[in-house]
Amino acid sequence: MKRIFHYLKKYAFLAVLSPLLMIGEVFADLCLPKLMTVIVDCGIAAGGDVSGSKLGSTVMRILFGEGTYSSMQVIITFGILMLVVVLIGGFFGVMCAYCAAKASQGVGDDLRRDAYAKVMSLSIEQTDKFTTGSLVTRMTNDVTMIIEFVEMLLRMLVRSPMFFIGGLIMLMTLDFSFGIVMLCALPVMALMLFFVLGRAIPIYSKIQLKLDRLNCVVQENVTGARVIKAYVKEDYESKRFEAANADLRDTNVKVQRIMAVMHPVLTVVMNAAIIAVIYIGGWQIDNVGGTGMTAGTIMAAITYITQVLMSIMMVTMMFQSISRAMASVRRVNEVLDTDPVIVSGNVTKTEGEIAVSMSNVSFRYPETTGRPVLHDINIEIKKGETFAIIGATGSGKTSLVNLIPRFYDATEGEVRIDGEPIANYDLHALRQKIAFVMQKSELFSGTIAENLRWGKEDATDGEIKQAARIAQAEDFVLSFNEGYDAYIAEKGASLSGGQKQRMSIARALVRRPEILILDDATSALDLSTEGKLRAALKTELKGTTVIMIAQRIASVKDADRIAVIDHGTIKDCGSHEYLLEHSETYRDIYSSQMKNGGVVNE
Ligand code: DGT
Ligand code: MG
Repeated sequence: MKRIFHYLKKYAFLAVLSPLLMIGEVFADLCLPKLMTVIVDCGIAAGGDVSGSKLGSTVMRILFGEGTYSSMQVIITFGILMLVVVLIGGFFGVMCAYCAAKASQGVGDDLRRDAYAKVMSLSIEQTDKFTTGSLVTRMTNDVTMIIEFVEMLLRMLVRSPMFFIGGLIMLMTLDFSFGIVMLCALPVMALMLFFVLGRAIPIYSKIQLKLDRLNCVVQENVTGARVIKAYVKEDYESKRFEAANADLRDTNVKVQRIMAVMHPVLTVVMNAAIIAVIYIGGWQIDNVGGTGMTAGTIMAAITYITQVLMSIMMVTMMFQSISRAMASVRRVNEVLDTDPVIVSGNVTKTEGEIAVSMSNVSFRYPETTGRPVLHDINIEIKKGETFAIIGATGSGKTSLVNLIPRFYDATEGEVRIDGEPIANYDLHALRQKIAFVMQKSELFSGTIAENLRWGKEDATDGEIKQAARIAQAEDFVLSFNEGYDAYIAEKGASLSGGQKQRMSIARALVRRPEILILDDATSALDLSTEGKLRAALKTELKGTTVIMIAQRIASVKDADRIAVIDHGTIKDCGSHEYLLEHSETYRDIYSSQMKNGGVVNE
């Protein structure tokens, strides 16, 4: 909660102004029954005789001078007065709501922005740990809860106690015995609140968890819609969704069931109190002369009782909102308080002959046990060299290259770029040096040109076209009517697998990186397109260090050096010819691919 107040500080003016305005509104509301009393007692019952009411006689004397007034005169005067008070109260109310909304939305906006920035700075392992669904809920639903809470706080913090105390005082000024009625009603209300809130609050924190779960399922199903359809798993996934949905519904129902007790109890207590007031008032009018008890007083008393009890209801709502917000604050705090495990250094510019080196590197995914995914990795990749990595699926190729842009940090050993340990690099500068074409192409909704400019924001049209040409993407881009302005659907769904891969390669090339990492980036291309791409890369990217992962020997055999990776370690390393002679593993791969149609010779 401390954090919320810290955020609220920025909106201190609005946060103070809002409760002050609320005082005006409450004050107006508290005045109304008093004015009403004059209308009923002097205007209607006494036919315009205001002598029985101090308020009535004072106001009439000021407005019309001494004398007698007609019944209508009193009714209209006080009617207009009531209207004026309502308007003033309404004005204060609107202004208060406006200030409260502005302050709370501001807090929400800042919170969301900070949480978002934090999520972006976290490493992959940390976001994985939170899960995407949970992060989305935290940034949307939880922040909304906090916004509602702040708004409630600014409006109700003053309103409820003022109504409660003001109402009680006004009630006492009408007649002391009415106060006693309230004193009997209050313990009943307090008991109920204790019972209801005590049971409901713990459930509120559970609701958020259930919502997380639902979000996770929805997210997975929406992104995996194609697979679900392909495997005809709609029923299975529907059931999974249904389970999460039902769980959320049941928890909500449970809490609402408890809260449902509140309203009837409040109504019963309120009506009992009203009956008591009418009874006591009526009895006084009949039996005790000279107490000043009138029908108008009784009416005013009823209004005040309603206001006092309603204020208790508001307190309950406030507690409800606080308990929900507490759970949300804790969840948002968890995000804000997470320190990124990958900490940026400050080296920004380096030059060196050895582009990438790894010495005695071993790596294990965080929070996993057993054999490390990579071990005893020693490589030195020279500047401008084309270094290929080949190996069986699951052997650790992707994991190895993930260490270069620091998606993960090596568990042991050291990774250097230009001779500088990567931990010393400014993260932004480090990643700026590298262009990474992932094994799974990720494109974003937008035009082709926009997607390619991801590589370099200020790339000229010429640069974009050239990159597309090298990546062999130009042909298919130009086949669209809009060319580079053709729109790509979310995640690149409107492109074929091979088109996506070429787009990803072009996006990387636009950056003109010092180090280009291609993780199985040509797997979906036919052999002739891949050949053309390799040739273009060779001529156009002189001086760029290329690290390419591939499954096919044909893709790597032209590389300067090829590393054969097996079970997380580099078995052999050398040129195609060298490996054919000296590496059994490489020969095995070679002969197996030869058998499958001689693709090696392509
Ligand atoms: P591929 O792409 O199928 O040819 O295989 P590689 O060689 O790229 O394999 P890689 O590096 O993705 O996976 C090596 C091992 O590491 C494999 O047993 C799965 C495991 N692994 C991969 N990614 C993660 C991850 O994000 N978290 C955990 N805990 N394990 C992972
Ligand atoms: Mg891989």
